[in-house]
Amino acid sequence: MADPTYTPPAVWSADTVSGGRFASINRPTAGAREEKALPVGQHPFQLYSLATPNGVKVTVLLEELLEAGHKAAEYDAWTINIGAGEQFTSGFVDVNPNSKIPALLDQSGPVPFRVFESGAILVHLAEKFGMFLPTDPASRAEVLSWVFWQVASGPFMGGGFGHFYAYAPEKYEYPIDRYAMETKRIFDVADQQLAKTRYLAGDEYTLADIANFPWLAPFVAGQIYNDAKTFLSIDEYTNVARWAREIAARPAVQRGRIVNKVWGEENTQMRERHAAEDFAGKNLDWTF
Ligand SMILES: N[C@@H](CCC(=O)N[C@@H](CS)C(=O)NCC(=O)O)C(=O)O
Repeated sequence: MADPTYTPPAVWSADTVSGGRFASINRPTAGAREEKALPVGQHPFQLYSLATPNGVKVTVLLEELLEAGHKAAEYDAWTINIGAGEQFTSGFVDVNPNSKIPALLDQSGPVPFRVFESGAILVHLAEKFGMFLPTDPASRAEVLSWVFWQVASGPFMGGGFGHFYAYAPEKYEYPIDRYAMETKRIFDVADQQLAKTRYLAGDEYTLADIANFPWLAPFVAGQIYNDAKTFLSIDEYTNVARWAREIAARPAVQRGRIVNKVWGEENTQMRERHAAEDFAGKNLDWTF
């Protein structure tokens, strides 16, 4: 049980950390905890991920590239069970020393190489296929600004608000207030932008939308962190809702959203993805 009157000692120690949902996997150290290789398929891209908002950014982009006819964007997607600590196996740490999904192995050329951090993966793939990241400096800067903004904002919404509001074993007003404030401010930033432009970076659908949609849309849909939609009055953000609904209707988004999803209705789950045929019989509809 955490102590609400806690006074930090001079030197923090992991030994006294109280329980909670992630207590069994959290440690203050990096590196592999278990020797285990990752599975590797035949396609140019090997994705090690999970259908959390950070994971969905990448599967949506890969499905968009395939939808646009880029056959060279074919990929194998493998589920990493972060609740069971699979991000700490030696194989995963080799592709991401930070032990967080998503991680990508690019084996499209003679020498395979890794890419980790969702923002880096999005930029790598967009540059490789020349899509969703404009080349003229002003438009490119605008898109990258919204991508980096998302990667910087995500931890306030997830590790901050989501953690203290939904996952923490005891609820404390101070951190919930702090991160509710920040999450609403983030929504307002997006809402004010989307009052002016159809997509986040202007008139075109770009990486800016692909990075932000998986984080913002679940709040609009009321499908993240218990009843966060009501708690944060997400209905106020009408421009975000209009944008999220337009993007949710895209076939590639509907496919990408279920890749590496291992919860919910059985026909919306996909532990591994190796081919377009894997989506046959799945319920892809996501209306909210
Ligand atoms: N900045 C990273 C964040 C990735 C991240 O936080 N991934 C979470 C799931 S959404 C994870 O793998 N957590 C496992 C852990 O913290 O042990 C990115 O954008 O790729």
